[in-house]
Amino acid sequence: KDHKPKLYILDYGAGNVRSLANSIKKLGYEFEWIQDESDFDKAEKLIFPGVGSFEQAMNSLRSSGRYEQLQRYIKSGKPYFGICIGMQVLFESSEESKSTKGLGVVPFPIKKFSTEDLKGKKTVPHMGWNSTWRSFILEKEEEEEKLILDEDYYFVHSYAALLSENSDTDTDTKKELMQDYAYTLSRYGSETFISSIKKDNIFACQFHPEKSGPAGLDLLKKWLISSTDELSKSNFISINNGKKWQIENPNLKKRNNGNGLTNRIIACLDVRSNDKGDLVVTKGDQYDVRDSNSKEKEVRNLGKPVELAKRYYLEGADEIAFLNITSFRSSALFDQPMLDVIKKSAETVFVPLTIGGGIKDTIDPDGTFRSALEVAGLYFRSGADKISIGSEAVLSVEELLKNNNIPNGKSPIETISKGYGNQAVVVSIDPKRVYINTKENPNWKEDLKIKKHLDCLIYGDNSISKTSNEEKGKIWWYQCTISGGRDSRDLDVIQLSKGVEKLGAGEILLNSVDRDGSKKGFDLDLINLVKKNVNIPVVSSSGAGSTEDFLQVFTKTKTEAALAAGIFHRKEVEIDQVKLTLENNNLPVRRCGL
Ligand code: 1PR
Repeated sequence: KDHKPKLYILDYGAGNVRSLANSIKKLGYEFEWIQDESDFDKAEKLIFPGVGSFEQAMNSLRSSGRYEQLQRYIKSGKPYFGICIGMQVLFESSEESKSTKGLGVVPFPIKKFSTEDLKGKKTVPHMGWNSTWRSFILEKEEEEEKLILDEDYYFVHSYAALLSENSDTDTDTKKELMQDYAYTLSRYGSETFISSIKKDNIFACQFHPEKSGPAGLDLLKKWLISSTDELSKSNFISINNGKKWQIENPNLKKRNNGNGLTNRIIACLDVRSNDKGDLVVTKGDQYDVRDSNSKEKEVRNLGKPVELAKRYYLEGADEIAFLNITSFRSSALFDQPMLDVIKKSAETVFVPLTIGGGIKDTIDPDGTFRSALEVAGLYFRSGADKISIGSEAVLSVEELLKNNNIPNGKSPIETISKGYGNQAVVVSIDPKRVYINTKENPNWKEDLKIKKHLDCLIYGDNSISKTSNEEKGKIWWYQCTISGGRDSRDLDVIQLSKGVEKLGAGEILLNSVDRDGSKKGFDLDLINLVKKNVNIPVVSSSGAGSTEDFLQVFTKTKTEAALAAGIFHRKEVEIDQVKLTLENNNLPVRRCGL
């Protein structure tokens, strides 16, 4: 009676599977990793948390012989749970790699989200929290226990099982076929896609339950406690058959503006060792983390990284970012204290974790070379969902421009996004304003040093930021820096943003050296400038001082997310207050119910 079905996880070595393992442990279940063919026979339930790219997943299944084994397992009728790419591999093909065939269990293609939408430009990847709804209207008597609730789940993908809106006979026929599989739908902009499928023994979702906070854990738990019999029931076909698609979100009210995604709120922890050698969360003022009021000019200590991360998870942060701010001091890869921080945090935090600082090619003290890809891989296996590259990204774009804008395939952004998908690669930008002294330099427009950056100019008279009064009459551009703002480069923020997008970055974390720790509000002019020039999500950072500042950044710019550090650490503003303010102004946010 107490028999718990033997659970296995199929991992092919790409990306963060630790979070899934942690969530299963947290729910009180045990599992084994699939090691060889016989494990497929022993498995009574199987989870495939696919990460990375479709091509890489299929190739690795093929080359390891897992392709046939997995196909046999699915045909055997034992329960299968696919996550993200683990859902997509079930489909017949993906636009991501036209020459690669999927398992073909679901007779439908995976397509890329469009970057143009009814309302104009659309950001791809679709990254963040979005809602789902049941794909068919059920009769009252058919009401079933819902596996997926009317809550927000965390998505991160550029390709999806899109239901085409226009009448394309081939797709329409397939759409009919999809009736047997579609369990929930979701919408990104004007595109509707299948966000989960359920048929016979198969259940799979496009979003990441292990990263979706309490709602995701609830879904995993329901699947884990269901008996194999229940999960293998084929009566689902009769439920869907002949029903009409429920193409509109019945809870549309919640998403009355925007593209479906909630406005993400991110807590950021700048981490370094203090003078006593303890690893602490610190906070700079324009990147200076030493407290000038203290006698010894100590490194500000605002708490312990793992504890603070847990606190922010419980308070409803949609993501947590750790930045190792002294990473330019090299240390042996396996000696990185941040690895331990991320491992421990991933045990209690079930929303996406980003780790930045020191993601670059390194040489250990014993002379061993470690590529950036290897460094990133270690972080992913420790529980990070995304890595963030700072200084090295600037150097890579300098190289790209020298090479006539032709990528050489070698930069960390390229190698890591190729290996783990571009959604896993964030670039953290540390721009600084350079004011132009128009009085001393009346012919400044002809000045060669400035001429290169004319695209990047802001006239203070047009500034939309809260401090626009102080900025009247001033003119400036945004220069990029490396090594935590210490070293300025002759690259502007537009060149850098466009360059990193070209190299394959999936998101930009946009800081501001001028606004950092100032509580003067986000630099809205800077954010708009970058947003206008890229098609990937932008996280706005630096300067948050009040809930009003978050309202401003989400209404006056098209940013996808806002990040803050100081005000959260000092409990001057709570995440919940921020979300309440946004909600009261009709901006969708995720409510986590913790
Ligand atoms: O260059 O790849 O090794 O990465 C180093 C990373 O560390 C970069 O992402 C860089 O931004 C960050 N960093 C380096 N030095 C500092 C510093 O503060 N001395 N921190 C630093 C960057 C900015 C944000 C901060 C926001 C919000 N700090 O992390 O959290 O500005 O703060 P606020 O809400 O209090 O205004 P690499």
